[in-house]
Amino acid sequence: HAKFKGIFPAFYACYDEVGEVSEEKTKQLVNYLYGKKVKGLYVGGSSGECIYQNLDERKQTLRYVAEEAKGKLTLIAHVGAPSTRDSIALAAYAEEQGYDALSSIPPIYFRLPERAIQKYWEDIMDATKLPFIIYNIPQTTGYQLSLDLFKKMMANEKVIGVKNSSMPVMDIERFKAAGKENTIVFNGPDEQFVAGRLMGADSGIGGTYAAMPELFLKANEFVTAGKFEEARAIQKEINDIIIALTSLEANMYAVIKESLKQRGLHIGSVREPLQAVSEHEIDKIKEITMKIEQ
Ligand code: NAY
Repeated sequence: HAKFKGIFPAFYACYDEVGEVSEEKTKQLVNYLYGKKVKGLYVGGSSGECIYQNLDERKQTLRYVAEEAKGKLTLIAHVGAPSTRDSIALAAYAEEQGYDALSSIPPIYFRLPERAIQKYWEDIMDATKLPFIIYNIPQTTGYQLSLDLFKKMMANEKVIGVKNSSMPVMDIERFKAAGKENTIVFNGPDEQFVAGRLMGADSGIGGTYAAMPELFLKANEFVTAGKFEEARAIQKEINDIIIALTSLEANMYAVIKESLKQRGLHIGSVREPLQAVSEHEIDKIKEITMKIEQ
């Protein structure tokens, strides 16, 4: 699974001036990240505002990214949606567009039993030939992936790994231990990237990687080289920036997009109910941008 090892920015929703999904801006963000030498992209997840986009808009983003990045970057399509039907439609579309793998959160809104969660993931997997990466993010879905369901899922040969966003770093070690020989575990919480790697994560997918790809690439290199003090120093820099990014009234993704804009990459703002940046926050974000550029 070498193509799944490395740094995978969670791709942002890219909008035009009136808030519609933009082909041009989507492709600009792809090229920006390709230029930074990331391994691949996680498209249409939390950071992609999937929950606030309709099926057509999600398909557009999947297509624009694939057109620009196919064969250059490893592409993972997040296809979790409120209904199995929509998830299957997205999965089939991602396969058509040449994605390397699918991924999905568990079902949302209703608190469904584990057998229903398993069925949902299996229905998505049955729809294509692509490998599948489970997405565990209890903070937003309310469901913590149990080791029991994880093991049941692992019995399916299409399941190649898990993106784990739960906060206990121990979960990464447990999933790694309960997985198959080549199971890929992706670290989810950016604030614990180095710790996650040390506990066994092979790779990382994160919502703040695109804001500071160099730092995550560097931290990853240091961990691989066994230079843990150096890795820890980078993690401190990352965390100082994440704390600044999340200290404003505006939503973190809005702040990151404003910071990218200040560096010349305009990909619009966020969709409501996520809160956009207000005028009085611009100067604060300039300070954060300076910190990132240092
Ligand atoms: C995705 O699907 O977009 C992600 O990978 C986002 C994962 C993020 N977790 C949450 C709860 O949103 O990367 C993290 C998060 O943005 C980061 O740790 C900063 O808090």
